[in-house]
Amino acid sequence: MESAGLKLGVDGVLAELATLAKISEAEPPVVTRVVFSEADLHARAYVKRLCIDAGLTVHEDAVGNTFARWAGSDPGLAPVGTGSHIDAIPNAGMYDGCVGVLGGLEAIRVLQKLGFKPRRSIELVIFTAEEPTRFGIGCLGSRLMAGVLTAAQALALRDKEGHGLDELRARAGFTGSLASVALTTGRFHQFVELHIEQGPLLEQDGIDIGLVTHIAAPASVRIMLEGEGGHAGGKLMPGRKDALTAAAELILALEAAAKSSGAIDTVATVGVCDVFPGAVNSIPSRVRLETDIRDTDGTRRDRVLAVLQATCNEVALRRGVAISAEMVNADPPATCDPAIVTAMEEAAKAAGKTCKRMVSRAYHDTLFMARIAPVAMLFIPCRGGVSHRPDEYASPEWIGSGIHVLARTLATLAS
Ligand code: HGY
Ligand code: MN
Ligand code: MN
Repeated sequence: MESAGLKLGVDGVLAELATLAKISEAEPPVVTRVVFSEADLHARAYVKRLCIDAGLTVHEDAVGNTFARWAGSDPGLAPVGTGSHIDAIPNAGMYDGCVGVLGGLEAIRVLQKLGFKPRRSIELVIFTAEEPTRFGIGCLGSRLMAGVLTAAQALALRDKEGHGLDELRARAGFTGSLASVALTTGRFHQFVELHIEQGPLLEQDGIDIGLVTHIAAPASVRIMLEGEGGHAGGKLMPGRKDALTAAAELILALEAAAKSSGAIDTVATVGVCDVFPGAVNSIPSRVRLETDIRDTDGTRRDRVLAVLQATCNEVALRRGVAISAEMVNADPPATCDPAIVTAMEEAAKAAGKTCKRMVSRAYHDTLFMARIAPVAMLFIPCRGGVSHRPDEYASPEWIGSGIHVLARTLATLAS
């Protein structure tokens, strides 16, 4: 595969990434694109247009997962899938997910330009709601596809304004039974996702391509604390039931549990802390915490979850604050298919790119695609390992390498 042809493609993809980045609920360069928002619907329309222009057949399922198929010569064979997501958390960058969608489309276009004819169809997938922003759970679309989330569980999901998934998806134009989203094993022959590393290792080591062998096990716990409000001046300290100071103890205990797990792979974050009534001179009576706990080892992660629950019980008793912890999700880690990892490694070497095996500390839709197909992931470096921030950046060289190696890998898997 000539690099010259590819150079042209990278310029095209960079322009498309820049166009997609401007479709945001925030002022550029900040990208915010929450599922089913106006920006999300506009971005979906833009990417679908690009897929149709590439001669792909596009269809959407009942929750908006979008499939763009390049028909193979043997339509009876299950397709090879690639893809990622285009939704973005608040105050995000322009590469998370989008590199895998637009880079996957470019890999298909490069193969078309080179006259490659796939035996197996190649299907680009744009997953709905990879980010947990709207409904509090990540990978909503791929969980439904993999049957990890049932239609009933999905219908029970509400956003912060109390809008249900059914109402929001219908408003976005997605109808049909949510049960129809579930795919059977065998629907995809194999699945490969291209993504930025969202960590510093590839750039630090000067490596072009990450060959992901495992995807870390994510868990999320929602904690509601109910104390007693009151006047910040009139209510003396003894006997206060301050929900926020109780929450502060939980936050620090969770951090300590992650730091003392015995492994660097254990991480814990409290990314959401809602305080009621949120007035400077009123003692917080209610607090909602959203916590994110991950590890490449499921058992080690579960030990941190157990410490969190025990701490909730102890703080509740000692402070007289009601504390309830709800497990939103606690997923096992995924192992990538060694044959696909080897195919990616051979593709990287054929493309003259350096590569190394590694784990993914971020979760991805591939974590759930692993339930219904052999999977793997291709990482490219991102500057300083920065992600989920507007200064997230992947260079044209890195993006070009990712597309080049993905194109070669897809050609191998689809032959
Ligand atoms: O949080 C994650 O790991 C992913 O970027 N949504
Ligand atoms: Mn993300
Ligand atoms: Mn992502």
